[in-house]
Amino acid sequence: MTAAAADPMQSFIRSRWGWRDWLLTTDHKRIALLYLLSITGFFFIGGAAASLVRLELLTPKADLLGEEIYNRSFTLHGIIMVWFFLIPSIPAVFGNFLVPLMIGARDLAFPRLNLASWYIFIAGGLIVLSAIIWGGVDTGWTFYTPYSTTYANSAVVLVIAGIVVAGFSSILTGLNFIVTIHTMRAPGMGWMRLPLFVWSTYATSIILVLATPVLAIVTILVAIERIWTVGIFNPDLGGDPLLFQHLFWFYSHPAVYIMVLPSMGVVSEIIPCFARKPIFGYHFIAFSSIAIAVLGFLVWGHHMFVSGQSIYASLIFSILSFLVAIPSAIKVFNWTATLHKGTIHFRTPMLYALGFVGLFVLGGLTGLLLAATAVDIHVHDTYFIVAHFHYIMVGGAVMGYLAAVHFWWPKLSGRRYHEGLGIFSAILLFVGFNLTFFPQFILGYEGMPRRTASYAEEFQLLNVLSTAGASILGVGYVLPLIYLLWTLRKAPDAGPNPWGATGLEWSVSSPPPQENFAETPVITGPPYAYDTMSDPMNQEYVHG
Ligand code: HEM
Ligand SMILES: [Cu+2]
Repeated sequence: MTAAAADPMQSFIRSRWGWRDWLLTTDHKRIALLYLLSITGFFFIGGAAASLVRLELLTPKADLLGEEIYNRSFTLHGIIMVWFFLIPSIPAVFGNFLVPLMIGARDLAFPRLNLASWYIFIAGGLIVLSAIIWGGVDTGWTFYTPYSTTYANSAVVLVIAGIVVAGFSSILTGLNFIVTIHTMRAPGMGWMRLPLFVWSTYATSIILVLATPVLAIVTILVAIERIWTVGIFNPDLGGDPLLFQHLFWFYSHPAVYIMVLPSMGVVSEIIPCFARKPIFGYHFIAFSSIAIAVLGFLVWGHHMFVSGQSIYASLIFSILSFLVAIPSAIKVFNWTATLHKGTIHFRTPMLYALGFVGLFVLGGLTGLLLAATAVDIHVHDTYFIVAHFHYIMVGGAVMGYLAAVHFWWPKLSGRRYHEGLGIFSAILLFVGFNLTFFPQFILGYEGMPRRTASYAEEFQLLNVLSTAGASILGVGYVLPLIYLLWTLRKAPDAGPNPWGATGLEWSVSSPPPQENFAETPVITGPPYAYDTMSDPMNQEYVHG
């Protein structure tokens, strides 16, 4: 097709459909869809591994998978979910799709680099998946030495290679966002007018760029020690196993904020829209994202309270960990104040956003318990830890991701989904989630260790409950997949702005035109002026 024949204001989905137009596209919106497809695939692969883990834990004996396969299942689950779903999820899909639209730009600063990032991500993912053929890996997603360097006889090096490759995708995506936000804002889009989702993407990008290289370095060092028996971590060879934990958590604590900051940005968009009020404390929410990104780099030692680091170091890491809760709490208070006296619509995206807030608070508060050394020494390496981080990563980050999916689906696809089904799935997921993970707090507190396929009989009841919850969760995740895909076949048109939301992305048609904006928009006022917007949700209701 010739360039002249293509209408730049045609929807980005409709225009040209050859394989090249998708696989070699440099359009940020199409790349976002490529990511959406691929991370959905990874999510269900990671989910299958989790199902195996939960099924094994139905009984106290290691009778379904056995210890070996069990170890490989939870390791695969962790690696896929962390690096191939959560880290890319909101940034790569919605950051890509929304940042240029939200700031009034045509694309990201480096569109080809953006496409390259997707290929690099896929290459990393395929390398990790290919390791399954070689028997998988059994070290846990944390690759602790000396197990990973000396004793593990699984595909450690191959998996590390996949993670390092995927890491480059993270770094390049982060760089792309930073440059875009600095240089491509439309006239009038000052920093204090940026949507809060853009602020959170900016903060996340800082972490992506600064932390990911450390992960690459530490995992490559593991591979070097494994292949050439160089003494880096192994004390027998003159190495230091604690060095591994320092480097690993120097990346991985900030990385937990890569997973949760973007959801916080999503929630900051959704709450004012469905409460029909300007966001309360815009500046506080914006700067708390940066504060989280900075403070997140200073607390890694809270993962090492029982690893033999000096007690003075532990004391300082404990205090710093308490500090990081402050910017998180600031956000929660401001969201709550935004809800206060709002006209609240309990639509699907809002249910997910409120679910995020509640579950994130539980995850965060248990984080504070863990940051107190007296508690952590008792529950370290028990199911309490597993419950803590799943409240944040699944209750928080995945809920935030689904909030984004449901809020922007009409924009992305141009179609409306069935509101009743949306609400039903959101509630199902909330119930399933709590049934799966709340019992794990109790299990952990009572002393059930993590990462083992067999356990004492007295823990069985709570484990059965947890597995039952996981089955509900499974259904809850498949449902949106079905009804959202169904909208592509048959569903009412969404129109440009079904929620009556502020923000430039809602000023263009759905799906957005290839070129995003017919003319560069000029911004004249603050974001979230919901006090001046009419509310379409008052007039119509429901049904896709
Ligand atoms: C107020 C903020 C938080 C504090 C004070 C906190 C504190 C802690 C502490 C002390 C541990 C170590 C426990 C142990 O291993 O004995 C821990 C583990 C963990 N936390 Fe948090 N946390 C917070 C927020 C988060 C967030 C936002 C996430 C994820 C998005 C997260 C994810 C994790 C993970 C993945 C682990 C365990 C990793 C592993 O050993 O496999 N935490 N947290
Ligand atoms: Cu941490």
